Amino acid sequence: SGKEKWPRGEEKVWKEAMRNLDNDVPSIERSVVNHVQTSLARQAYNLDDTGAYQAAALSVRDNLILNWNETQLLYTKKSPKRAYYLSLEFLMGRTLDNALLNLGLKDQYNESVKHLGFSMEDILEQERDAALGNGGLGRLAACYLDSSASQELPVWGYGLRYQYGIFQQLISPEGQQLEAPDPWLQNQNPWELPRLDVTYEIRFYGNAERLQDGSGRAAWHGGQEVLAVAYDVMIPGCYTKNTNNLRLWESKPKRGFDLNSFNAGDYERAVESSNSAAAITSVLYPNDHTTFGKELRLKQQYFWTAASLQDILRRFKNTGKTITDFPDFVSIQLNDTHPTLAIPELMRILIDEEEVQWDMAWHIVTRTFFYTNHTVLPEALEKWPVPLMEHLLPRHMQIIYDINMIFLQAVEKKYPGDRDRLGRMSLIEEGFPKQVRMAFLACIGSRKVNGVAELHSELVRTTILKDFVEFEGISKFGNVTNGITPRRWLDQCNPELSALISKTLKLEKSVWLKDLYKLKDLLPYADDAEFRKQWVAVKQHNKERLARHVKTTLGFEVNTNAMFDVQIKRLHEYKRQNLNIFGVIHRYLTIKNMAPEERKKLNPRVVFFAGKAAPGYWIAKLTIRLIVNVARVINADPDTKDYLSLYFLPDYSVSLAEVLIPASDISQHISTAGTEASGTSNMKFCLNGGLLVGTVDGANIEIAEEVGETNVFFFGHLAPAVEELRYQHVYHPVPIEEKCPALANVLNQVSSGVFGDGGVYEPLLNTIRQGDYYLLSDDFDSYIAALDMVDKAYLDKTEWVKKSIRTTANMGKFSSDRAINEYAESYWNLESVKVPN
Ligand code: B1H
Repeated sequence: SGKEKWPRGEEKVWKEAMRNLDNDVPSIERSVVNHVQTSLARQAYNLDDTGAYQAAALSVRDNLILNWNETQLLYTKKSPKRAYYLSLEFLMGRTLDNALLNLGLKDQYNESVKHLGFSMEDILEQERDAALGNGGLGRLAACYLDSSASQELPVWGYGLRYQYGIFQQLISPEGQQLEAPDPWLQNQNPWELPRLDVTYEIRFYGNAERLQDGSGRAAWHGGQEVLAVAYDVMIPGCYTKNTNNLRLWESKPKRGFDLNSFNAGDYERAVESSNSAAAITSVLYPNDHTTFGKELRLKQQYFWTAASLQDILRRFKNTGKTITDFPDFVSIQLNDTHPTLAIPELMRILIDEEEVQWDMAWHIVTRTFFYTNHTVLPEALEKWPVPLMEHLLPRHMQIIYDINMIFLQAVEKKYPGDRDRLGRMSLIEEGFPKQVRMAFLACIGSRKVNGVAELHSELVRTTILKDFVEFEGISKFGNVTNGITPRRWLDQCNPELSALISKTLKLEKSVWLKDLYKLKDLLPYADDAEFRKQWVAVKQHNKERLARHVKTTLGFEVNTNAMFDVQIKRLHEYKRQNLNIFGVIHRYLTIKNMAPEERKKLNPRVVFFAGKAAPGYWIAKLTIRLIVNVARVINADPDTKDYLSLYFLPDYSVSLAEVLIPASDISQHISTAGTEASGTSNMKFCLNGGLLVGTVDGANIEIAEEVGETNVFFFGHLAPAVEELRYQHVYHPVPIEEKCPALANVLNQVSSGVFGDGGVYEPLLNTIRQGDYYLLSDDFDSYIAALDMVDKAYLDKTEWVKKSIRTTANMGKFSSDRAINEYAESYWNLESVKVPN
């Protein structure tokens, strides 16, 4: 009960026994060795790098736990408004280095582990990535957690504790992508705190019966019940004690096994249902931008939103406030439509359990939720079959029908007789089967809706949610341009550049890392020859670091005098890795046709690709295969290999990105205009002084606005032209030989077997010859022209370095601190709560 005396014993005794950690080098050494001896039960003579990593991690974790405790106690005492970020993906990467930097303890730990006979660099390499995400959407969630803690905002993340993260990618000798499981929890995970006592019951299936008492309530019973168990991941802020929480749910059976079957001797049957409970959080779905309508995925979504809402409500009720004040103390951000079930679930709890009337319940719900849309691609818009929903979540389906009926009545009232409009706006799409349109449900159930870059937010307003903008008014539909954390994506991944910036600005990094607009003060140094020399030296250092990585993982010797040209992201037709590889082939053929004397005038170029394809995405996998086989041919061709080489680096991850990004001279972000909602790696490259080659799409546009159009290489058709071009492709097709002879030649070379059996690639080549939905034939010539401009610009080294410096200097806007503050101020109405130092 809340009446218990605290502390149990004398406060004085507690105070004396409670200690702060000393973080001088000798104390750190004692702490690390203490963990070796006790937590790990090992000793100096048998301690390898893995053991040293574990001990160092446990020692750092002690600091995080104390800060976490203090932060959470303060939040509880003050009961401020809180915000919750619901995301099915958190792509965290490694934690140790990030924690050391945010705590400001990197130097002390460096020295300590060195003194104990280890190298920090080797220790850091022992950590496995926490890869609970597919790509940009999951990494954005991770950046926002870092920024929330750094900005001292009371924000918690909620997600799932998958046993297996995104699959490991292997590449067969033929260039085929193979998938292997990612058992990231095989070793102890020092960064999570199991809360085996924080559990909630979650129901599936069963029956929902409306009560006949006129209350509008219903009873949902029967079916399957499983347990959600909390695991807390500590999220340290940068140079602050504030340490936030990421709560991940694990599923487990409510009862160990079924006693009836067990007693009847049917042991397999007895554990069947417990296995199916554990299956819910077993694996992350690896397809980004496509939905498969699988029951297990819907189970994941409900399990996670239901557990999170129960937890949020319990915390709210502990403050003693009344339920009608809920939206004044709780904001919930929906990371895409994946957590949309939270809307009918909160309705269900309010109506069936809290006995709130429908109108009041809807009023509470629609002031609590905020919905971020991350894509307008039709195949990525979630729709769930009504029969599946009725079977798994019978009460929620009733509620969705009720929401829909009331909503459509209001639409009908505003637009009498407009049946087309009713059909377009219904939450239920007609068909066999009928489907629930989750984006529409998220939209009408939320206080605000936003896209993730200016162009994308405009496309949301004018395409997929056009009718809703007309009906609800434009002020509900906003934009928050994405951001990235400069802690991981500059200080951590590029320590040399970070040091050069601090030295030049004569500022502690603790200042400019939390106020990234300070980078503007680098602008005058673009004209300082000595500074430029140091800038180039940093880039060179990072290229050599990448070359060492390629040497140890693939065995190749990379030419570090070449221009490094990088495209790293999920494989998808809309991202147009195909355009890039066809451009490489074009370049190869061009060099091959040159006289040896001519060739000597060329800039050598090294092209890097990395990225995973969804396991069932055949065309994307074929693209990988083509890249690998083109690499095999051109890297071995004595005529060209000094001028052009190509590498596909397997198993792209956050940690690999940290090595690739600081080494790039140019990076490619070349989606068909209007398809890439924002992109965030574009920001990471530019922050590290790489120049951008890209289409006029997503956040590329805002990057160009900030750094100046003269510092980016834009090409291709603009978003408004795309629809018309696609129409032309279908109704007035022009043979590719006529329309774009250069591309036609490339395709023919592939067909004819220059890069191995041409027949293999026919399905891929045909996507361009027939239909060409992503407009490669429309953009190819201007793409090649842009790359020629890059070559010209690179010849003037001084001018190039100036561009690089000015790019970094103008990236202040893209800090995720700016983005999270926009959410906090304009959406959540959230204030910071600082833990005193
Ligand atoms: C983005 C997704 C996505 N947009 C469905 N949509 C998924 C959709 O598992 N699923 O079903 C998973 C992911 N991911 C990306 O979000 C955009 O393509 C990027 O342009 C954007 O930068 C990123 C963050 O906003």
